[in-house]
Amino acid sequence: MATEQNKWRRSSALRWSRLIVCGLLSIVAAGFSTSSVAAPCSEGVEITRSFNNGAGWEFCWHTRAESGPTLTNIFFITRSGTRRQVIKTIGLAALDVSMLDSGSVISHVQSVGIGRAQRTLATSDCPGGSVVASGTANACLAVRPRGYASKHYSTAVQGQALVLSAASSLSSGNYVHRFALADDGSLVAQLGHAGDLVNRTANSQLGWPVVQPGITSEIATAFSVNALWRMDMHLGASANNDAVEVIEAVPSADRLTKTTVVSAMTREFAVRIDANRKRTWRVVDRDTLNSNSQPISYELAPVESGQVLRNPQRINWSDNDIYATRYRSCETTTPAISAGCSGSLPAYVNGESIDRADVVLWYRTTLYRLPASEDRGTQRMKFMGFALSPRDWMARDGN
Ligand SMILES: [Ca+2]
Ligand SMILES: [Ca+2]
Repeated sequence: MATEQNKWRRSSALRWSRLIVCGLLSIVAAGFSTSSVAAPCSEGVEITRSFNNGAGWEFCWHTRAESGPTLTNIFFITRSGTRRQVIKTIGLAALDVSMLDSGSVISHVQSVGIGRAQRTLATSDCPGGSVVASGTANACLAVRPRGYASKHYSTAVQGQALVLSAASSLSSGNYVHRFALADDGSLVAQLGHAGDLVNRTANSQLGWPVVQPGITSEIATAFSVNALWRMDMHLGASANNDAVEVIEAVPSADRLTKTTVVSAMTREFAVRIDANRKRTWRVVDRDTLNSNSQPISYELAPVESGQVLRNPQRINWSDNDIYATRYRSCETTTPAISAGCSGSLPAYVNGESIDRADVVLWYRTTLYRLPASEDRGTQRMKFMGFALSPRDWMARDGN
């Protein structure tokens, strides 16, 4: 496998030299508060922003050499001014690309490192926003409209999101990292892929003919991009009193009705999505209540789950879609590649309690790229991602 990976990397390195940042953002002008003051940032720069509706976010941003752009110490401030922490750290833990023809895999976290491959953005890459530096890396920050926040007959409210974008050029393509922190408390993490076509094949069942006038038709190999996101949750005042629940809509035997079933997940787990049961997961603070006496929580709903790559022989975490583990300092990527650390995600799940614990969620997303002739030269940008949304964080919308 190593030989295949190296060959692939060499053959495609030149083709991937182009950076695609077009379409990075569609934004409106906005001012930002950024600083390098220590509190609450032990790493990176502090970014704060409030929206037209009065809500706001505070967080720190920096780039990690292996896993790329990372947000830490993320606080959401509600419209009524309640300021609580949501997340300690969010970023990628793995980015593995699997070719359709050979099953060969390149792990970008292990190879060059996503952060080391981060590109320096120019002001022109960030129309209407601000390019912000953190160490040697930079990113584009902008507030952009996100369309309807709500719509009820003739009453409509337009929403906003604070978007941080950065770009990496890797052997499998050009990637855009995007975090959108919205004025309703939701956080959307996305990864976009573009660039030149990677490999060619003689077998039409392993790709798609790409044709341009005057150029001989070739078959471009299809491939899947598997991203694993790591979220070290930290709800409310303490990270050590959180818990995980799974919420399902369980159909009756005749399938005429469905029942809401909420189950506590007290031990570390690795499971698959279940679209039939509309399975979602939420991290709950066991001590903090909203003003309706409901425990505050954030929920992960896998609504963009139409493409799944399972290649457990080469990507050992790809057999499941979501993992929950108890925080361990060595467990920031899979496999663990920090100095003195070893193991990989399936082994991190070893029966530890995640009830009243510092909980880490790991979630897989897949982007399948079957080329078309339109992708010849420059493959069109496609995004994958997911959202974390508040559930009972507020007693009613916005408060
Ligand atoms: Ca907590
Ligand atoms: Ca563990």
